[in-house]
Amino acid sequence: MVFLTNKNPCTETKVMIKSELFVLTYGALVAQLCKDYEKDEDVNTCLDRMGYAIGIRLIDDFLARSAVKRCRSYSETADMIAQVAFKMYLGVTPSVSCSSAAGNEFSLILDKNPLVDFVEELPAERASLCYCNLLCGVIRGALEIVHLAAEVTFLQDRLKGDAVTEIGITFLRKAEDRKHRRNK
Ligand code: MYR
Repeated sequence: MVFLTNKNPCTETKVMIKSELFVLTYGALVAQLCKDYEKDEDVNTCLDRMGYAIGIRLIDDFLARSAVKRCRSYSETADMIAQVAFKMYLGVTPSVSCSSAAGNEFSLILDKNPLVDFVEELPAERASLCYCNLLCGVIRGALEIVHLAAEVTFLQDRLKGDAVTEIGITFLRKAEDRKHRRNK
């Protein structure tokens, strides 16, 4: 997990170590869940639930540290997730595209996914595993706290041989139905 973009060579090394430790720890978590659960679907559900529990807490940290204003549209929210949140927590900036005429479905396309830095491919018997499903839960949980109900799933995954890694976000209510939690 990259917390800072820091050009100081001493502290930059610390950031890299933190990042590698996080990625390796995440791998160990997925490996343990694969031992605990036979079915990929159960591992996926568990990762999503864990991510949700992280997301509902992470949002306060995100709002405090980013000091971002309230988004006026789903499009702004999707951009904020990609450009501010992913950059802040994972050090990457996915590209965003809107994939529905209604303007409530978005794709985050990741050219680089630091969570899989040490993963070459999924074992054949784990073909349905969504290795990074934790991220879907994190996004869903964070959005829920700011009163944005959403479905978040992996639509494509390089680990499964797809050309890109794509996370789909579908906002479930009409934008104008959103309750006001924040004043900014
Ligand atoms: C608002 O309009 O109130 C701001 C909405 C901000 C939503 C930010 C969601 C953050 C999701 C964190 C994802 C982290 C992935 C590594």
